Amino acid sequence: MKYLAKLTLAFAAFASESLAHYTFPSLIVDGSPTTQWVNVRRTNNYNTQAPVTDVNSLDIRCYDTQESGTAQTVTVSAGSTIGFSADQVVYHQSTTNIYAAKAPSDVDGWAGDGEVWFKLWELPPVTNGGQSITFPSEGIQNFEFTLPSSLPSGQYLLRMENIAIHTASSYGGAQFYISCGQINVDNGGNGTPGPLVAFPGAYTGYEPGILINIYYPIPANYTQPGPPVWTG
Ligand SMILES: *[C@@H]1O[C@H](CO)[C@@H](O)[C@H](O)[C@H]1NC(C)=O
Ligand SMILES: [Cu+2]
Repeated sequence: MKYLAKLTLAFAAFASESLAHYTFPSLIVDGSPTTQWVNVRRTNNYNTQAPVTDVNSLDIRCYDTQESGTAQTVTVSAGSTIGFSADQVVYHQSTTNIYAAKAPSDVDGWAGDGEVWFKLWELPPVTNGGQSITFPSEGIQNFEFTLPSSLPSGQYLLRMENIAIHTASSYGGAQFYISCGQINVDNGGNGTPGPLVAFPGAYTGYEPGILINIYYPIPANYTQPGPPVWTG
């Protein structure tokens, strides 16, 4: 019985694969998703919705190497809510991180090179010692959080990263759904965001939260990939 259930799960994951890819083409500003690919840089997969699977490729950063690397920058206040909206409900068992990087001046066309990225928010799976694992990132479309009021004013890349881990039990099996928006933060504070990481560089692909079998045995705990969240 247990074996049958596992088989059924595996087939379900396989069958839904072609339908279940997605992109994150919109920011959520003042509670509403912005028009697709206006404030978010268009990604290579805007048509195919296919994920990045190589954590060492430049596309692990903003997935825009075949596109213009630009968007319209939208102004938001430190302390306000912001987020990303997907083009459909996120169907995969997954985990989510949102990172930011402050541009030296104008963010438009800035590539985000170097150790400049810090984590602003995360939405990891929930475990309870091995009895179950649930995925708050699955079955939703909007991923919203509050910008710290101590975030310094200035222009930033805001990077959405949803990591699907339904087929992540072998190396390279995790699917990264990524996009980067451009924001101009005003009314900011004097915090010092960190720790800072680079993309590529932040992940090896061998992290326990990236190379993971979520089915059997059910993980007793889950370690969210990346640095801790900077809370301001
Ligand atoms: C669970 O915790 C142990 C001990 O800290 C660690 O070695 C392991 O990688 C963790 N598992 C996951 C899936 O994060
Ligand atoms: Cu998919």
